[in-house]
Amino acid sequence: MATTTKRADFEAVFPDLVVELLAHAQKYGLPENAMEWFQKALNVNVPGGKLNRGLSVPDTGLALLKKPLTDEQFKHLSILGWLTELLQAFFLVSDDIMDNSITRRGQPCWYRHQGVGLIAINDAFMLESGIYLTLKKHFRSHPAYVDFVELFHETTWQTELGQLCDLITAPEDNVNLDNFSMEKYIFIVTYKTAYYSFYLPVALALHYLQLATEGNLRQAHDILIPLGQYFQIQDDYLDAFGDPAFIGKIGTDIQDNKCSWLINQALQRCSPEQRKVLDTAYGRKDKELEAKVKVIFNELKLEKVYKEYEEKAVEELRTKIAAVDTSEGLTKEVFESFLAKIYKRTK
Ligand code: GPP
Ligand code: MG
Ligand code: MG
Ligand code: MG
Repeated sequence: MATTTKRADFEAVFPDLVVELLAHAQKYGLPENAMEWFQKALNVNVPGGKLNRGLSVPDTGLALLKKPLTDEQFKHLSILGWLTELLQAFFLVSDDIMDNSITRRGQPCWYRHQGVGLIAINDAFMLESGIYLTLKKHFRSHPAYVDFVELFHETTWQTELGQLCDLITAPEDNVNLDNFSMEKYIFIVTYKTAYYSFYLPVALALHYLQLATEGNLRQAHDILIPLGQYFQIQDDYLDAFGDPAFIGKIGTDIQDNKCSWLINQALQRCSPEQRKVLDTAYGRKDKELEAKVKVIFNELKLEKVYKEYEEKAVEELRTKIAAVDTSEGLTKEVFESFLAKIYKRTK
């Protein structure tokens, strides 16, 4: 039996969702040029990523049921998967404006496309609306409809809390490295990344299959949140040490004054001289100063520190997964497949 969803099968579900959303806009008499704009915003921003979040909804369904999905289950779980990708598109279009990013998935960020600019803000809102329109169309009579709606709302709220702290801990005009701490860091990454990227897909699959209980949602949460923290630590590591050609985006964390995992590690390890350099070079919109920060990251052997962190974190996660209580419908495979997808990732 197939234990993971074929990417092509999952991708084949998306075009119909675009057709439905466009048909919905047409009901309001949206002019043709605006229809074309919306269609492009959907096609540029929703598919084309790694699809980890989207694929993990049908994958979780498979891991929970331990048998092939019916055609209907596959279609529904894939639609819910695409809704997590719509949510991600809404976040990324917005995040790239806020982070002043250059590229995403190997292309210019959407707001940097010719003629788009700040219209991207409205596009982001429309991507978000697409979630609720699609939910209503396909799941209005599903017993978990209200759970789906509440879950998307709560997850969005949580992500916004994380993004707020990410942004205000990184003021453009006032670099003060004393403001950073691992405690703040963990709050930021838990909320801005872990809930929507890890908890949401599993909770959706549990609700869809009518298997969700307070107990199994709590257990899933207690494994998926640390998994999501590890994922964002990887993202921060790759921001400075990854290959932009491979990760499809150019790192901006140093110039953006971000409270990232790397700067927190550097602050714990630097000498007073290195600290002086960090104080004057971190968070400045200047390539040469950014390079000076990277020199210190290298002097402090942060690549090695990261690799050691990764081994320890993964060992802890494996221990948690091994202890999963399977009496309420959860299976270890749900979590093992997530971990396998991200362990030692380079993009
Ligand atoms: C990832 O942070 C977090 C998000 C994309 C959530 C954004 C939330 C909003 C409410 C808009 P990041 O900036 O490190 O991601 P990347 O490195 O991909 O730009
Ligand atoms: Mg950001
Ligand atoms: Mg960003
Ligand atoms: Mg990042």
